[in-house]
This record gives sequence, C-alpha cells and structure tokens, in this order.
Amino acid sequence: MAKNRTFTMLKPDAVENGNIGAILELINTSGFIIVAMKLTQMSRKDAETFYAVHNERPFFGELVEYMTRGPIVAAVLEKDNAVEDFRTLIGATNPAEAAEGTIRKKYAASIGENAVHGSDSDENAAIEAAFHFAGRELF
Ligand code: FUP
Repeated sequence: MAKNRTFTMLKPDAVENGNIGAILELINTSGFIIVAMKLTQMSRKDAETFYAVHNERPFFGELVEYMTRGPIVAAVLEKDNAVEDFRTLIGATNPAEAAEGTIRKKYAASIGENAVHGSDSDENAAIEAAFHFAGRELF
C-alpha cells in the first residue's frame, strides 16, 4: 500500500476540552506523520463551504455554529493507507456507535460534537488540505 495523505480537524470541542495533546499523541502512536498543522478558526463562510455537501440537512445550521465557535487544529497526516486507517482510528460519526479505543469513543460527546474530522476519500483529502493550507505549509 502506497504512502498517502489525509486531512483532519480537531474540532472546537476537542480544543475547548484540552484534548489537543492527547489526540495528537494517539495520531502519532498510530503511525501517522504530521506534514502540516495549524491552530485556526473557521469563519461562517469557511464552514458553509467546507460542509457544503450537507447544506440541505437539518443539522447544517448547528454544524456551522459548532465549527465556528472557537479554534480548531487543522492538520494533514501521512501514512500508508492514510484515509481508511484514519477513519478507523477516529471511529463512527456517532460516538455512541464508535469502537473502543477510537478517538471519538474517547473524546466525543455526541454525533453533533464529535471531536474530530477525517477525510472520506483521497480526492476529498486533497480538496480539504488545499482549503486550509498553502503549498508552502505542506511538508
Ligand atoms: P464524518 O465523515 O464521520 O465526519 O461524518 P459526516 O461527513 O456524515 O458528517 C459531518 C459532520 O456533520 C459530523 F461530524 C457531525 C455532523 N452531523 C450531525 O450533526 N448529525 C448527523 O446526523 C450527521 C452528521
């Protein structure tokens, strides 16, 4: 399996709850290398664009409120099979359904505030990384 990249955000609840360090530790010990990272805050327009695929869904307004209420950590991670392996590490969207040991099982409160994002395809990983990082910020 070739080395490839995925994009993640440690969402506002993870930052507010002081879980940046613990989550990055899990990411690193699971074999992911950080190749870009920043603390940043999404504007309303940023969040509406990033989550445009969900704009007809009933939870869209709450999702935008949540994702803009405080800073996030945006990062790009490299590993063999990065997209799929990171989805496994974060666990199901709803933390109540997430497997033991996953980031969402450990650190997420609810489906609406689920601590962490992970890209769902190589194509979306590239789009999402480019949304948050300039070429010179990727290593
Ligand atoms: P995931 O790929 O696991 O991050 O999940 P989705 O892309 O399906 O959803 C993106 C975000 O929308 C979730 F992280 C939280 C929010 N969401 C809800 O609030 N309610 C839902 O029923 C589904 C998603």
